[in-house]
Amino acid sequence: MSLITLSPAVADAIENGRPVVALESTIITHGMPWPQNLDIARRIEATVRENGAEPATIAVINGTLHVGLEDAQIEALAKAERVAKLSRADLAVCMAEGRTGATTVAATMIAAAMAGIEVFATGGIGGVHRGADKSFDVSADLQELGYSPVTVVAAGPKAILDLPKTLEVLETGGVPVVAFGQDMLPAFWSRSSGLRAPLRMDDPAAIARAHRMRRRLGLPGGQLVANPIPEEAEIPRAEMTPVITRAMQDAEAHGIFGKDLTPYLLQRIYELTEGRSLDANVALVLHNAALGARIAAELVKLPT
Ligand code: PSU
Ligand code: MN
Repeated sequence: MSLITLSPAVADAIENGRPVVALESTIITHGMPWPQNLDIARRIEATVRENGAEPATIAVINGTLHVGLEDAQIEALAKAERVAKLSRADLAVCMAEGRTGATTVAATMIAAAMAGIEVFATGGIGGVHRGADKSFDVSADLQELGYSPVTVVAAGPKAILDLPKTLEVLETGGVPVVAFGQDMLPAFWSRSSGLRAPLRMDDPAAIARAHRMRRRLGLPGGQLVANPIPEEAEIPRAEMTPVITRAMQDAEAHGIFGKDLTPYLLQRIYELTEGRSLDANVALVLHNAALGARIAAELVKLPT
């Protein structure tokens, strides 16, 4: 029996060579608060469709790895409390035990690659946490980008991370980090991190060709496409810096670390900005969903 269960819509799209964009579920369960998370999850799927691709939201439900969820399954996940957060290390145990879990960027890439889906859109990826020289907290998302052949569209690493170290780890893992349409690396809420991106591309078709070229070269791993947040949704860096500092101090004071750290920081930043961080998050994730769909549409035109 197949290890993955495709929704009828995703199975049909794959079978007929139509573009598909993978979507993660941790953003729904751990990245955004109820009830906005449900509305946003639906809008992300709608945006992928409007841009000509089929969305495939990925999660483990009662031990089954689903690629493509029905609306009722998305709703159940959005409402559920204490859903497991699954990275590469957790996926097999969750499935073997018949449990339910939301997939992070790393686990979503693994499932997407198994299903033959080459593009995945999300908001932010995990990275090297600030203070990693002491905590050793480096997200498994970074090494996954070096293993699984999926192009991930995100808005750049969030400023809760150590951006220069994140770039270094990606380079070591052989991951192309491509800023879309500008020279500077975007930093989630801001269009620029103040750091130059290692690579720049301006055209979804070129990104699709580079993705295929990696495969032809026999290089494992994917690409990270960093898509700057739309200008009107940007939150100035000066405004976010004190908020991030405060959220990190609070995490430390509460002894939060490991898997809980990223969800804690996201929630705390949401509270401290009185919801503004979420509005920006929605704008950028929809923007990424649209770009992911455009890249997927170019990929299906290329010879395999
Ligand atoms: N960054 C965000 N939003 C998110 C995440 C990261 O801006 O929702 C989630 C993603 O699912 C990512 C995960 O894969 O957090 C990384 O967690 P960790 O740092 O524990 O590896
Ligand atoms: Mn971590």
